[in-house]
Amino acid sequence: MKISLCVPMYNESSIIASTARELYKYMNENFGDDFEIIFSDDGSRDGSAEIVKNLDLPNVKVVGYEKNQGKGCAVRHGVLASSGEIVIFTDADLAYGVDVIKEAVDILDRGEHSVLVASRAKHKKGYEGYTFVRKLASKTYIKVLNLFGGIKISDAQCGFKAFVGEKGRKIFSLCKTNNFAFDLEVILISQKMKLKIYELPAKIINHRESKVNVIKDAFRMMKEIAKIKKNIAKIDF
Ligand SMILES: Nc1nc2c(ncn2[C@@H]2O[C@H](COP(=O)(O)OP(=O)(O)OP(=O)(O)O)[C@@H](O)[C@H]2O)c(=O)[nH]1
Ligand SMILES: [Mg+2]
Repeated sequence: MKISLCVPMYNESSIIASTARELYKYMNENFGDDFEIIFSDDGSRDGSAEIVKNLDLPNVKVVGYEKNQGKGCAVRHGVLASSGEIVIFTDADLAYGVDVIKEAVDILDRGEHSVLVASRAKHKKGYEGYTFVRKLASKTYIKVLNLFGGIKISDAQCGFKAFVGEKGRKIFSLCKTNNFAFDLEVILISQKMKLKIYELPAKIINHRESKVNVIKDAFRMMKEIAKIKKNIAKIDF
């Protein structure tokens, strides 16, 4: 069974070589030769793509484009370029560590679920290391999404998600959101397709400084969700 791992990257030159080596080692140890790692370059200006290419690691490739479009666009490109029976995406800083990869594969391999989302809300220590304000904002935001956004899972925004390959590629072929709201679109489309979603408790292992501006981003997100809902209403499932 081939596993595809997609990593969106935007100006990650400081960490991307060590991420690529760590992921290659992990995938090779756990899945032998039956995997691909796709780095999806979101128009980086710092040579991130060249760094990965120059490592010349087996089963590792780089896709992407010249102009920065946003994480959603990068993930979509990566997933649509994948061919594995299972497709996963995770952040370039490996915020959730690598062990979640095998956990996710084993769960999807049981065949009961088509989508797996990591959830900080389901983990006892999921918000460890977050400032009080960031934690409160995260939890409030999740409640708002549940109540007004129609999102039925506990942590839509988590950066680690896995799919049965066919389903993942189908979902992303319907996605239009280029920015950080794409996670919501993925969940809403999965729900509309009536796919069974597994929530895997996860915690942030690698912390780096957050660029999230809680108030500004929450407002922007509510506007995005209205747009997403309009788009999804037009899709014939
Ligand atoms: N910031 C940013 N990241 C991008 C973009 N396109 C792709 N990415 C990648 O998306 C992933 C997540 O980026 P982060 O900046 O850590 O964003 P986050 O995890 O949602 O938020 P915080 O870590 O809480 O700030 C990384 O792999 C980035 O390289 C982009 O346009 N902006
Ligand atoms: Mg991050």
